[in-house]
This record gives sequence, structure tokens and C-alpha cells, in this order.
Amino acid sequence: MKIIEMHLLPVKLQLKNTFVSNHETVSRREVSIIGLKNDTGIWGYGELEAFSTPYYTPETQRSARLIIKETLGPLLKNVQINQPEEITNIFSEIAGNQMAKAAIETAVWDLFAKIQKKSLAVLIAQKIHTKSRRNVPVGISIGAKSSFAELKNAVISANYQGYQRIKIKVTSVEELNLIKKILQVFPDSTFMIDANSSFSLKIASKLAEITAPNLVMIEQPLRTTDFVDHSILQARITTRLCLDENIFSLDDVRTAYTLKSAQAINLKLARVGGIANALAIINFCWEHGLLVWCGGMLEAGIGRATNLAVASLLGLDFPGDISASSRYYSKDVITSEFMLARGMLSVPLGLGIGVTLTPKYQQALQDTTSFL
Ligand code: OSB
Ligand code: MG
Repeated sequence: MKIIEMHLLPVKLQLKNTFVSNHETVSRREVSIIGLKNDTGIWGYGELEAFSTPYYTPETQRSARLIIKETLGPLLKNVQINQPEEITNIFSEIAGNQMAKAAIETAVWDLFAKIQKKSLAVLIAQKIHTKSRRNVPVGISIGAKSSFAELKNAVISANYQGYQRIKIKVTSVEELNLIKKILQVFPDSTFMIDANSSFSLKIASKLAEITAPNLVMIEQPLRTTDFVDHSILQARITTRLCLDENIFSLDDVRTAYTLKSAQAINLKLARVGGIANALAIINFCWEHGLLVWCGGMLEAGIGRATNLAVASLLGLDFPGDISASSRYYSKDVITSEFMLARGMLSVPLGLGIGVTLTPKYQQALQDTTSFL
């Protein structure tokens, strides 16, 4: 197969609820939809997940769109592609730029699944010699809250909707104290905390104190790229640490494993450069007893469908950050909605990612000129 057209459409979406983390406060989410057309006229779709600003990762929507158009796209021009995994190898001569790479790479996987007349979930499961589940248990990530009442209401709502695990963002020691109370008020809910790099080893004893039977892990408490302090902290606390911001590659996961910096990995397709790298990381984690689960980054419909295909893998059982569509945008880019039923989302059964752009976005994407 050859890719003969590449299209990129920037879209701005309005979040229903402002999302607060240590990095930034997001109310408007900018993503880009990428559309690839192959030489038999089949389209594959991907989503560029970089944020507008370089706080969470170095890439931004603008920087990644530039890299896609000027650097990555041209590497695929007139190239015969026989397997989706080849994309990662072709892109490996380009340093970094994981999210730009993932946007194209995931679209190529969608294309191949469609060519092979199967769902992306089934294609991915075959690649890693497991099965894909029809329904995936999921969790929710609640933005940081500065009052106990607000936090408590958000937890009650998450429980009412049926989420199987609740992640709470924390940006300060004061908020950590609120969460400590929440853990006691809701003994039957499963919680985790995500600090998005807001702490340092100075508060190691505070983090050691917060252990509770219903607190399953603490995500990225310390500085992005720091494996050493995370390792020191993990040795001092009984709660499992999970890395997010630190993980851009399998090499990073190997570093975390070797230094014992964490016992769990938040896996984001975009942050690790796409599906082939994600599968290599899943394999490594399964072989080495690291808990790996599917993270999220406020994706729109295309990105959520792609995540769900990966999260459907039998064995990737810990509920990920893939919530119902209703939790995110007032108007999404796809025609269908992901709805929560008994704490699960169902995996689309159609070909490829199994979701369709709304006519408006499909038209707008096709109206852009191909940059290939
Ligand atoms: O740290 O996991 C994170 C969203 C944007 C950037 C980073 C993170 C998150 C989330 C939200 O926690 C997960 C979701 O998409 O629901
Ligand atoms: Mg995180």
C-alpha cells in the first residue's frame, strides 16, 4: 500500500468542564484530525494530541503540525508500506516528536485494519497474541479541586455514573489533605492520585502517610524526566508509584524498571509515538510484572476510539482514563457517542477505529489541500 494524500485539520473543542492540573487549566482543547488516503481510495484517521502549550510535554499543536507537514509526511511519500509497524522504523531517524509521529502512525493502523476488513481492536490483539474484549472497564480523572465540598461532589457523581476507578488530580499539599479525607469517606471506591509533577522529595513523608487500602497508586508525584528521585520515593512509601510524564519510550520504561522508579505505567499512545511502541511497552511490562494501563489526554472522538482499541486488550485490565464522551466536549468530531454502561465502554465493532467523522468535519478535512 502507498499513501497518496495526507490532510490535517485543526479543530477547537469546548470542554464542558474546565480541567485543572498542575501543568495548566484547560477549557478549550485544540486537536488536529489527520486523514490519510491510500492508493485504493481508503481513508485512515488519526488525532494529533499535543496541547496548545508546551507544559505537559514539549510538543504543541503548532510545532507538531509543522513537523508532520515538513518532516514526517515527506518520509512516507511514494513509500510502499506492507505492515503498520514499518512507520515507527521509518520515523526513527527523527528525534523526539512522539505526538506528531503518533498522529500519522495511528492513522496508518486504522488504514491497515480497514484494508484487512477488521476492527483496529482485533488487529492490535492479533499483533500481541491476545484477544480483544468487547467491553472495557474504565475510570475517570477528576481535575484538581480546592474545596472539600467540590471534590466530594465530583466523587459522588463519578460513583453514581459507575466509573470503576477514580483518579484525583493534586497540585498542592493542601489538596493532598482533602484527598486523605475523601479516601476515608468513600472506603468502597478505588482511588488514585495524579500529581502531574507538583511535588518534591521534601514532602516524601507526607506522601508516605497517605497510604490507604483504597488508594491503588500515586501517579507522577515528582519532576518530569526524574527517575532517580522517583526511585528514592518508591523505596520509602508502600503505595505503588506510576509514571506518566517521564515515559516517552520503551527505553524510559526499562529505566523505570531497572531503577525501581515505579511499579506502574500510564501508557499514552501519543506520548510514546504510537501503537507499535505502545505494544512493545505492554509486552515489556507484562514480562516484568509492571502494571500497565491506558491513559488519556482529553482526546476527541478519533483519539478516544483509538485508545479504546488498545485498552480492549485482554490483560490490560486495570481501568484506564477513558471516560464517556459526555464527560468531555459539548460537540465532538464523530457521529457516535461512547456511553458508560455498568462502568464499561463498548469497543466499536466497525472496521478500523469504528467511528466516523461528522459530515461537517469530514468535509472540512477533505477540503484542505493534501500536503504530501
Ligand atoms: O496526567 O494523565 C494526565 C489529561 C491531560 C493531560 C494529562 C493527563 C490528563 C488526564 C485526563 O488525567 C485523562 C482523560 O483524558 O480523561
Ligand atoms: Mg498523569
